[in-house]
Amino acid sequence: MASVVTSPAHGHSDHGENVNYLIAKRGLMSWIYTLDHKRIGVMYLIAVTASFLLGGIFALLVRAELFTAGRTIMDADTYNHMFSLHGVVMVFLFIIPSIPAAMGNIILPVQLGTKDVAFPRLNLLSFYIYVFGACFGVYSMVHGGVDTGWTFYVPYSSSDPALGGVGTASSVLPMTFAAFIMGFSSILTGVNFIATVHKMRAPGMTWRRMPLFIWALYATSIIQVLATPVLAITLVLLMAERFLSLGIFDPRLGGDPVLYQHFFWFYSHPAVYIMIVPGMGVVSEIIATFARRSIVGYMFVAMSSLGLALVGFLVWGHHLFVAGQSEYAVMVFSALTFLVAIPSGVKVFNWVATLYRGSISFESPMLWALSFLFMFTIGGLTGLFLGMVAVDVHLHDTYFVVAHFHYVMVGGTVMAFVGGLHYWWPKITGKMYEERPAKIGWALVFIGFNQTFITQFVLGSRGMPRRYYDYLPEFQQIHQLSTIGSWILGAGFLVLMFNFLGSLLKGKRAPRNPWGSCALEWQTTSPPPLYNFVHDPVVTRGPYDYHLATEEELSTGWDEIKDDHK
Ligand code: HEM
Ligand SMILES: [Cu+2]
Repeated sequence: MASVVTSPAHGHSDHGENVNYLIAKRGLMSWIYTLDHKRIGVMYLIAVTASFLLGGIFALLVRAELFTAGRTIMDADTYNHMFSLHGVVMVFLFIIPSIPAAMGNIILPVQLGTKDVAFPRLNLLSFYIYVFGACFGVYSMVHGGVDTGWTFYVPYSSSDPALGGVGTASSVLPMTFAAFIMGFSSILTGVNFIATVHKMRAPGMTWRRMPLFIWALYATSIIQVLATPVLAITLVLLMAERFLSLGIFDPRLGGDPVLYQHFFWFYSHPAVYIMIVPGMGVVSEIIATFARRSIVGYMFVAMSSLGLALVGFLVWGHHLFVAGQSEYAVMVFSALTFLVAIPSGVKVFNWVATLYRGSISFESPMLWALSFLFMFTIGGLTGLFLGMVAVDVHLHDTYFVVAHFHYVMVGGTVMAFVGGLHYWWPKITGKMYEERPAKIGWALVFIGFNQTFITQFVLGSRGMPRRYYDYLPEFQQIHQLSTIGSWILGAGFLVLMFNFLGSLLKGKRAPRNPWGSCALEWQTTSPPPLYNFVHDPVVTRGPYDYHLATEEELSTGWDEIKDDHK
């Protein structure tokens, strides 16, 4: 892949650029004003991890309240705020930026064999726009937050009682403004990645030699740039209606509430691919490394990311099957929804085909990738249930829907996020983590997650509605199983978090290529130098061509740092 050229990286004489990026420059200011994509990625990583913890606390509170019918720990109004904040924080503050803006920022330029993204200043700006938006979110939370659900459906969210309206008095304006602002961070990250992929690939890295993680980020960036403006205008109209009583969505004022749902889901369905496609890219990287072979059907897998991006724009109407659409529209959206199964199936089948006859090793990154495979398949297949109109009429707005999207968002994206973190952690930090607690954490998360959400499929198919504070006594036992599952899940994430903290404090130094992978990011030091490579790489083969890789490229590099471990 990277037959190493002899000349030092052009334009750079050795002023500390070959020192790893974490220590190349010192002091808080060197982080606040950094233009280094890796440092910007690390700052995103800290922010999205904090958001995940906050969203997770809201989730545990929601689950705790559902432990018994009637009041358990909070009243109904607080419950509405809790699940709404859980959804808003998990979607806008955590999952949308999680893999693209955090991991993508750190890894994409290294995998492309280049020094940075196309627009470093824009990259830093996109981070501060995210922070700026998040501040409005926190402001809203401090002022009670919202009780509208994460979808901000109208007229409940757009009709302010303080202005003679009939909707919620909760802190909607700052929260919708937060989502509006953070959308621009997502758009700018997308623009940056598209320009970088087109213009900054290392010599020899043709499109057919690009890692699948980058294909996934490229497809995701297209969605971010095209779909996010629709959310922006939808939220502007909502804010204008709430503030000025304009009558766009509120039927009392001559508006149409279903129009809002069309606008909202025209963004939010493609947005689920912003959430899942990067995770699919991570899984391709991990499976190739731990099965020690090239991904079967490489180009099909690459194209299926673009396929998902395309089909994703055509199916938003499946969220409105029971919102009074015409039978014809419902039929068309249902048929289109089934198309989604094709690119998703291409990925799943090719991952399984790659594992078949692979020489598989089960280090913890691989456990997360295999968990993704299992749980994303459940999430995907139950999506087909909901795409079938006759079934959706029964299951819409029940816990079956909640379980479905958690199998995709947590069983899929979060597993890929945590898997990617375990996979690239040695590269990002220069430290190894303990494998035993990593595996214990994985087992707790795997068991806890399935117990929390498989039970919710049962609840939903028996008619338990979502967003309900109270429920019939017949549902209590299953809810209790689900809540206990969420405690196991929470404990698992804590074990993982402390294992990573332990690694930062006293972990063994990581070698260049601990997994013996032949992908490009493992051909530079751990952590990488400021401009990623001491010598500019030239690409001569595909990212997973183990049969073409040299021994040096496959070597782990432990011998290079053995003195450090004496
Ligand atoms: C990690 C553990 C998690 C647990 C235990 C959990 C639990 C729950 C529960 C019980 C609900 C339903 C509340 C109700 O309808 O009354 C819910 C809703 C939701 N969850 Fe999670 N969740 C978790 C993680 C996530 C993640 C990672 C995401 C990221 C996308 C997410 C997104 C959502 C959304 C969007 C809703 C809908 C909120 C609404 O109805 O407005 N959850 N979650
Ligand atoms: Cu959808």
